[in-house]
Amino acid sequence: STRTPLMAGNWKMNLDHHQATHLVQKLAWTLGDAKHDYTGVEVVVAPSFTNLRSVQTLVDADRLGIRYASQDVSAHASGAYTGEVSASQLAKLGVTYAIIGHSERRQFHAEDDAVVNAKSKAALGEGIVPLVCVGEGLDVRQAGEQVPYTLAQVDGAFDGISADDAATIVVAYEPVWAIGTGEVATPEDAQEVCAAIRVRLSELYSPEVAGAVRVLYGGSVKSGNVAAIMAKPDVDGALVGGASLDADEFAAIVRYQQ
Ligand code: G2H
Repeated sequence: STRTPLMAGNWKMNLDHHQATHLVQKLAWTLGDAKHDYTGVEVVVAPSFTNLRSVQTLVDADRLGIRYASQDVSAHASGAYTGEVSASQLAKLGVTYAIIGHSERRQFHAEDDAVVNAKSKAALGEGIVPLVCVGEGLDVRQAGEQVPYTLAQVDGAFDGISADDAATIVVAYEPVWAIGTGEVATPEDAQEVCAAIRVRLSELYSPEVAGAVRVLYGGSVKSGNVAAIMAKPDVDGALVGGASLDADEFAAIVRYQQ
């Protein structure tokens, strides 16, 4: 396909700003030593809000080919929303992507599809690309309902979003039962749902939009299992949690083709 593979490290609530800049630096050195082609595989890291400014300063100063994401974004533009961070604030920090609707936000912060949709629109309005997370829990998987369940989340996330905007969005399929558990979905499991997501985008928009959207897999991705997952035609990258906190391991994931 013409879709550029995307490897995103979701650092979750780990690392202070010193550690975050150190990890970005080490990742850049490691990939540089390996002569990484940043046009061939896009590299993204998602630090905590408190660390974005430090990461921006480093990335700008050293012209690193690494992009960065926030782990969330407010649905609101500005005003009396204590503790929230707006898309315009993030845009000023050079944030390229905002992770939206991660299962941990859905689970611990009661985010539903309407919230995910509103946050996606807020991000798009400021030129930030939503990295929308979807995926079923264990009970749904055991009932064999993973495809309809996940597609309902896709419908909700894209509701009212134009085709032009939709074509830029990144979707991450993260089966909740495979997150941080060491329990990785099989490449066939990942392909089944990622392909179904692309078919649904074709129905909602057009084959062109469906062909442009990158669909990532997430859930216990490591250097040892990433190549088999990436070999599937509808998997365009990975959202990596635990394994992205180690520069050598994440660099190996980014260079899964070698
Ligand atoms: C899923 C994933 C990254 P991990 O949450 O978003 O985390 O790779 O640790 O399962």
